[in-house]
Amino acid sequence: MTHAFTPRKKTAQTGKLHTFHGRFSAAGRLASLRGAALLVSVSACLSVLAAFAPPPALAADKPNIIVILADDLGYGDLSCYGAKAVQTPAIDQLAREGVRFTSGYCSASTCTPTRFSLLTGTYAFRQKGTGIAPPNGPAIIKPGVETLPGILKRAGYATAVIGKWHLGLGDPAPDWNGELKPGPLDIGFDHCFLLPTTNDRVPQVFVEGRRVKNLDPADPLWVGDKKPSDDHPTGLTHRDTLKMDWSHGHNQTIHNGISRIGFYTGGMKARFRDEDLADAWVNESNRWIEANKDRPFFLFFASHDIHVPRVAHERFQGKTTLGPRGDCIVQFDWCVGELIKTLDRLKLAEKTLVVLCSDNGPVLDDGYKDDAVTKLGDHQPAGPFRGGKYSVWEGGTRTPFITRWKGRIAPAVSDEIVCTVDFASSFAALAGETPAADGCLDSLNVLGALLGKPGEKGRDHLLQQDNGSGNFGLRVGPWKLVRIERRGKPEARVSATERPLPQAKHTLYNLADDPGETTDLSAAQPEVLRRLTAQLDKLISDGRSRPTP
Ligand code: NG6
Ligand code: CA
Repeated sequence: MTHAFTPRKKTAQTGKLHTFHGRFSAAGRLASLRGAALLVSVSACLSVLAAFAPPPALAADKPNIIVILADDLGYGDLSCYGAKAVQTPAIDQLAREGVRFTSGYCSASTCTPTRFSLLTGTYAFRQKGTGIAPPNGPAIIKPGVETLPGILKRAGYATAVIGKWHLGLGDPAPDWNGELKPGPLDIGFDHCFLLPTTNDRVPQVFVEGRRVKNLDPADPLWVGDKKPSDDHPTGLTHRDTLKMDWSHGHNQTIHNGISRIGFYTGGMKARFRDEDLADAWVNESNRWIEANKDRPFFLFFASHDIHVPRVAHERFQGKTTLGPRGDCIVQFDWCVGELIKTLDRLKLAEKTLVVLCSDNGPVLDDGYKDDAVTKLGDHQPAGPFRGGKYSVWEGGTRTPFITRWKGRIAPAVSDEIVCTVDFASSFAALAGETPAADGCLDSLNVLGALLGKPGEKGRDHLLQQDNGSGNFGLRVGPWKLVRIERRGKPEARVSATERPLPQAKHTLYNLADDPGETTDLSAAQPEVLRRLTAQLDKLISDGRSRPTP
């Protein structure tokens, strides 16, 4: 059914968008000249088409959407958010041309739960098994669940995810040498080019569609959590050969001089170099954008920067004083610049909403001795906020967040609260769709705020989770409730100055006066404490926070 999507045409004279609608009218005029019988058959044909296709004029007006998701990038890691030790000119330009949010959040302080909720519109804590996915983890988002790409596909979009997946593949486990199903193609994407988990986890291969790319059947890929043989080299047995030493964990199979989490053998032809990941994402994205430039598209560009192991391409190495962590920020900025250049070259900047955000806050030592701590200087990865990756302090989820749509978004700085969990409902609205009533349980339509429209409100509350321990943050206006259910998270790795967790289960902060969450006001503000605690309990126990339509 080719008319499920309506290709867009731009006339040279007017620059206006036209659709096949015009061609249908021309066909109708021709038919009237040739007689009533033909006209009837053309109109019958048109009504059949109309039954299957979205209204052509609407489809044509739907903007492309590109979500650029950084990995472990903190609020303070970009020059447009105050960084001095690293310059990010491409992202800074995006911010100047769009809305730079000061209260933009991801929904969790680790990767898998944020990605889960970004794609499903449902908080990850509502589904078991949504914590950081292991190398052989099954697909976490099950086919049939309402998803952001699924909604956009219904609206006539081409949909692709390119980059880090980390949401599991297959059921009950990935079949690395066969079909990796279910996967992105079964939950609404029609193209994928992936790093299956995260690059400190095995295996270092690309997945294209449902297969490991360039896999030689004569050299099958084996992935496991036990050493495959006594003489299998690991980060423990061959530590002196490593090009980047590990600090905790990450001492199993070695690939490209770096030991990882998990074991694997085989698939030698399919393996990539860490240094080439960013180029691979950009090349594939540019190719896919160009191939889909004439229809509305949704690209989820899931960068691996600046997650460990931080190994930027040689051309970015040593570009800042921050060591490999800084190199990867510079590399990420380059990726953003390349995508923007492609939009400009294809004259798509005014037809494309670009959103840039991060999957969780920053971390310094996340398992490798890569100088992130020793070369930090006075750089503040989380900006003025407390905590970072793994925590429910602001630094865990308040991250860089920028939207740009040339000609449609007026440049601004916004302090409206927006969150990655809201993409499903908000982009559905943008595409003229509605999420299924029993899906996207926590996704609010904050499209007006995302587009920076004056007077349009973002969220009135914001829930933060970690990797699923039961710790939560709840922000309502300036107030921030922190609930610590479980302790022992490696807070100290986030920054050298991290303070111990409070003793009380619930503590309360006023972010307007105290963005660093230093002073517990629960004794001084018992009523606010009671109100927010009750609100958090209800958000958890209600099972959904998007009002039932
Ligand atoms: C942790 C890893 C950390 C990182 C994280 C996932 C150890 C000790 N730590 O378990 O290095 O891989 O998982 O990061 O192994 S995330 O950004 O993908 O959530
Ligand atoms: Ca991450």
